[in-house]
Amino acid sequence: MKTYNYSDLSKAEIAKLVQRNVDPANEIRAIVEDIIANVQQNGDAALLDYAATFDKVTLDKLYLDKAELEALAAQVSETQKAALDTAYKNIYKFHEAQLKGEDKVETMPGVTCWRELRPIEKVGLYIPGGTAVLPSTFLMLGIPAKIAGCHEIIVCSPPQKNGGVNAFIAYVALMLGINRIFLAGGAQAIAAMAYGTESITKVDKIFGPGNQFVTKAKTIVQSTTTTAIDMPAGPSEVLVIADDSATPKYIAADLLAQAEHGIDSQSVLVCTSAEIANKTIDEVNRQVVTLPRAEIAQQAIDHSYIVVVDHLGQAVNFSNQYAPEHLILATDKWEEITGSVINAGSVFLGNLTPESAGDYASGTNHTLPTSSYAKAYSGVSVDSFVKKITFQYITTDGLKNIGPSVQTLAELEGLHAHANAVAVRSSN
Ligand code: HSO
Ligand code: ZN
Repeated sequence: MKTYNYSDLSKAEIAKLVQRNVDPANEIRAIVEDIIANVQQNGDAALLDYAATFDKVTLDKLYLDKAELEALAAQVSETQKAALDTAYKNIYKFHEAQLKGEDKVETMPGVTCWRELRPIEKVGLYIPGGTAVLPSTFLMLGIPAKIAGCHEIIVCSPPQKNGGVNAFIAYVALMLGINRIFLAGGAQAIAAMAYGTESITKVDKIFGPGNQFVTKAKTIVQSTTTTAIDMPAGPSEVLVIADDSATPKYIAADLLAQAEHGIDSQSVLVCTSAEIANKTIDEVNRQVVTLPRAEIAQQAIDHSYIVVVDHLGQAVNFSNQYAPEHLILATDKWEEITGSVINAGSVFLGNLTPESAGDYASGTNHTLPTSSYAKAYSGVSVDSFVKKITFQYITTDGLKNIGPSVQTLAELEGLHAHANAVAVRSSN
């Protein structure tokens, strides 16, 4: 890991260090556009073709039903079920608390305004297959969708070569009360949910991570259809801020936990001494070789880096410019600096809070903004699955109170019909 001294870095060098490639895959746009057009025109038939070409499986139907999911889920062990249950309960508990009604506000006597939540009616969840199957992601998307009360939840996941899905994905579907999984992956699944096919409903919003084809498809359909997306998703990241109270062994483990996600993941350490930096590098080298995914993690570590700062304030400053998906404050003094954290997806406090707790089971959501989108986006929550509709009610008194201002403002904008809508009601 390359090490920099914060005080030696110019503004431009910092800007370059914190920059991530937001759209590295523009060269795949044409391929993805072709897939989208094909699904739009040929619907289910195109999806079956892509299953044969990309997933190497001939499907006789495009989905798994409840009985098929139950048969697959039977392979999950009791210990695994108990762990999934713990995660389910904590994620449910944390997200349920987000579903709060708001007070009605009387802005003037007789003028009352308020907001009410309504679920997004149809949502689509994309659950990747690929090198690491992530049932935890299914929980992170399915639970808030259930709590929000979405009427229809469409789930797409790429078929395995035997025409099924991973047993844990099947088990989580049943936990969520979802009785059907569509066997579609990649850009074609995103196109199916954005345009609809004979068997897949067109949804109002698509959620979920995926490879560069999935991400590209999501960004395309969000501008070519009325279907929204959760957020643009890039490679996973973690930034660890550490001082002398931190344990290099723990820091290294956290950096590697993120690095094993993919060769393009980034793990950054910002620490208050060269000693911590060196000890952490030694630990990373020691731990990485023991990992089953060592090859992936090593490549991610190779393009990760360390910044040595003079004090924690500087560290937070750097982190705010980086806007990490995950921020770990590996310091006993975390209470002194949390208030200064402005840009981050999810923050892990102190030396005993591993990021992986949030990935799986503590309760917070792990679908988070990457590539510095944390400057403007929040992670997925119940809010992502609802709309907030404003309502207002005006009484006779209210109209007397608000009417003259509305009329004056309408006239000054030259919009006489607007003024009239008040005048006709005020004249009797
Ligand atoms: N760290 C990932 C989420 C995840 N980790 C799923 C393990 N499974 C999000 O950046
Ligand atoms: Zn993770």
